[in-house]
Amino acid sequence: MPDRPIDLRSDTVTKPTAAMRRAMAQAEVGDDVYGEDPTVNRLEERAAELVGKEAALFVPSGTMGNTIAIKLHTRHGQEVICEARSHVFNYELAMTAWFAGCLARPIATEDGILDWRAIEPAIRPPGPHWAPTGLIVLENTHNMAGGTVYPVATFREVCERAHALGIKVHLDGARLFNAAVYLKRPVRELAESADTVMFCLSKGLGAPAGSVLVGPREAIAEARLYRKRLGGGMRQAGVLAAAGLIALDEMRDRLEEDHENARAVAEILREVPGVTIPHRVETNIVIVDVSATGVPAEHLSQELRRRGVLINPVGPWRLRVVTHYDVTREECLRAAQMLAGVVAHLRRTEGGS
Ligand code: TLP
Repeated sequence: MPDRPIDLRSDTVTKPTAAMRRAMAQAEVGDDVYGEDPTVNRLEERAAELVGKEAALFVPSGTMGNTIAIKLHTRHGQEVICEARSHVFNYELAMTAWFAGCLARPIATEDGILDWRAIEPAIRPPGPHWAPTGLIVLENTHNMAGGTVYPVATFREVCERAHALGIKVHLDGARLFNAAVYLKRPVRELAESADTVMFCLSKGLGAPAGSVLVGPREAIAEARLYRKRLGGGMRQAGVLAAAGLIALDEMRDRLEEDHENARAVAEILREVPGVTIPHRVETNIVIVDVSATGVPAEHLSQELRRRGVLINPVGPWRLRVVTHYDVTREECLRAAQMLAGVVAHLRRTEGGS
C-alpha cells in the first residue's frame, strides 16, 4: 500500500489544518466544568448565534449530542420516531434505549427524507396499549441515503405539525453545514423550526474532535448536567474549541469543493457496468451499489485497500465514498478510476456477474 492512502472512508478522518493547530497551541483555557473556559464559551456563543438558538453546549462527539437531546425531550417508555437508516437508530449503540429508556420507531424511506405523510401514521395516540410518541429525530444531511438534503419546506412542515401535537423535533445535523451550502441558505433557516440541533465540527469542517448541541437556554442548562453524567465534562477543552472556531469561521464555504468532488466520483462510477448510484448526489457522500457486479462490497473494499484506496462497505453490496478536505479532486478521480478497474478485474477473474 502507498505511504499515503486515499482515504474516502469518512469525513471524520480529516486532520486539523495548520490554522487550527496554531489556534489550539495558543488557546486561552480554563475549567469548562466550572464554565470558565473562555474559548469554549466563545465557541458556544458563536454556534448558538449561527444556528439561531438561545444557547449551545460543546460536546465530545455527535453521538453524545444526540444522546443528550433524546434524553432531554423524552420520558422513559416513550417512542422516538426516526428514519430507518438514521444514525441514531443504527450507529449509536442503542443509546435511545440505554440512556433515554425509549423505543425507536424507525420508518423506511427511499431517500432518507422523512416527510409528514410518512410520519403521521406512526404517531401513537394516547391509549392503553401503546407507548406514546415522545420525539421525532430527523437527519440532515442523511448519511446512509447518500448525503441527501431536506427541502426546507418539508422540514418545516414536520416540525410545525409535530409541535401542534405537542411533540418535539431534534435535528441530527452532523452535516448541517453541507446541507446549508447545497441549498445556499443560512444554516439558521434549516434549523429554525427544530427544538434542538446537533452539528459536528469534526466532519467536513475539519476540527479534530467535538460537536455542538444547540437549543433553548433552559434545555441546554439541563443538557450540561447530562453531559457531565456521561463523562463529557472536558475541563480545559478550549484547546479543542479553538479548532472548532476555525472550523466554523473558515471551513464552511469550501464544503462546496467536497460536493463537486463527490459529483465527479459519481459521474465516473455511473459508467461502470454493474455499478449503480442509487441516490441523488447532493453533498459529499456517494453510496455505490455493486450488487449487479456479483462482487461483494467487503471484497472490493479489501482489494482497494491493497491498492492504497480506503472505501468502507456499508452493507453486503454497498460501498460509501465520502469526500472531504484531506482529499484532492485528483485523488478522488484516481480512487474512482481504481474502483472501476477493480470491479472490471474481479468480474473477469472471479466470475462475478
Ligand atoms: N457518522 C460516522 C459513523 O458513525 C457512521 C461516519 O463516518 O459517517 N449523526 C450522523 C448523521 C453521523 O454521520 C455521525 C457520525 C454521527 C451522528 C455521530 O458523530 P460522532 O462520530 O462524532 O459520534
